[in-house]
This record gives sequence, C-alpha cells and structure tokens, in this order.
Amino acid sequence: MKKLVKLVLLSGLALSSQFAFATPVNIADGYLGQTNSGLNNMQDVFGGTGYKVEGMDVDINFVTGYLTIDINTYYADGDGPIDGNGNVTHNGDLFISTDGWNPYSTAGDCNGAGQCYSHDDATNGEDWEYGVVSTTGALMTGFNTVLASDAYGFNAREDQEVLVGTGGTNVGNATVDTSNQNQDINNATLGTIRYTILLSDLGLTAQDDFTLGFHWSMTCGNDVIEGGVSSSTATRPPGSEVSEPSILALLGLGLLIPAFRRRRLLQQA
Ligand SMILES: [Ca+2]
Ligand SMILES: [Ca+2]
Ligand SMILES: [Ca+2]
Repeated sequence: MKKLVKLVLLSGLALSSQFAFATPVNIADGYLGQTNSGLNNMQDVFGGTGYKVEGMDVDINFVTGYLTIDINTYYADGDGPIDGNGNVTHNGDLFISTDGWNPYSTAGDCNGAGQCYSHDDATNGEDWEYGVVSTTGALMTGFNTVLASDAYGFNAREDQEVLVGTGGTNVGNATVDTSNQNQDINNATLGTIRYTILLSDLGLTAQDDFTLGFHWSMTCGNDVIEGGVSSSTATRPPGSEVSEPSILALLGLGLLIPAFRRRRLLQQA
C-alpha cells in the first residue's frame, strides 16, 4: 500500500507538470504614446523598421512561479547616430505595474479607431511599481524614472520613461536574455529580448489574482509598447486552478486503479 501512495504522489506530480505552462499571451503593439511636438502623433515607429516593436508575449508558469516577458522587436542594441553627449541608443528597461494597467486615454486619441493612447506619457497613466534593469537584471522598486529626453538626444518621444534611474531598492534579480535579439544594427530582423522574473519578487504568488502592466522602449522612444495581462482564466491553463495535492492525488488514483487491478489479475492467473 505504501508503494501505491508513492505512485499516486508521483502521478500527481506528473499531472501538475502538465499544467506548468500557460499559453503565452500575445500583446500586439497597439500603443502609440505621446510624441515630441511637431511629430506625427499617430505614427507608431520613427526612424524605420530597425526601431519597430512588434509585440510582447507574457507567460506565467503557475507551478514554478516564474513570469516570462518576451519583447519582440527588430531593434538592435547600440543603433542610432551619436548624439551630443556621445550616446547611441540602447535597450530600455522593463517597467512593471503589479496593480493593473491603466494607460491615459482621451477621446479621439487614435483617430477614433481604437485605443492607441497617443497622449500617454510619463506624467499620466500607469505608475510602475517595479523595473528590471536590462543591462544587469536588477529588479528595482521605488526608483526615479529616466525619460528619453535624458537618455538620448535624438528621441521621438522625450517624455516617455525608458530607464530605471537612481534612488531605488533592489528587491530581486531577473534574467535578461538578449541572445535572440537582433545583433546587426544594419539589418533589421525580428528578434526577442526575454525577461524572466520570480512572481514572489514582485510580491505575488501564482495563486493570486492579479493584473500586470508592462512598458518597454529603446532609449530614444522611437517605438514604445505597453500592455496588460490578467492572471484570470485568460492566461491560466485549463485545470491549473485545481492544484491542491489531494485533488491531483485523486486524479492520479483514478488513473492508477486500472493498472493496479490489472497487476492483481495477472498475479492471480
Ligand atoms: Ca501601477
Ligand atoms: Ca504613462
Ligand atoms: Ca508602439
């Protein structure tokens, strides 16, 4: 009987691993953000395809408690002409909201064709409780925000938040994988920057209900993406909410009984 209990527990673990991965939620880049005065405020990408952010994929692993955010972009770190301070453009940092995503919206901000948040900038809309520094992976909270105007001279959206600034507290470490990002500034190809963060470092558990918001851009703000993801049924894989060990054990028992009976029948024969 001890063996059976062990088998049931192992079976429960095997079942739970099937529930490990949610289907990533794709957020297409429908966000514009406020441009500099004089620029077309309905234009999504400035400076050509090399600055285009296609979208982001957000995946929550409800078993391990890891959150993965893929920024899908044609951008290559280090692109752009040298500005007056000797800077080129760089990957911006990832801004995270843990209490929802509420971008600034006003009537007609997308020519009436959907919500493009074309007047959202750092002065309005969502506050970012956390930020991941792209160069180090440091997860910060309580920081000052660096705007595009302070990060790079030839920006398209000077009032967009692009980097985590000083004054913050380091509350954890994320991993930032740029190995699949486009590496060639002369050849715009679609690549991915992957951020992996422990939910618990954001003060959340996989059992919580939450809506996360994200904001990312390169330091010139030539294309900015924002979006939100809820932990509700939209992202939770079917069945993952039934995660109590007892229920998994029962499921395992249900699967094991036929095999157990078959073994007994064989022994009797
Ligand atoms: Ca917030
Ligand atoms: Ca904003
Ligand atoms: Ca955009």
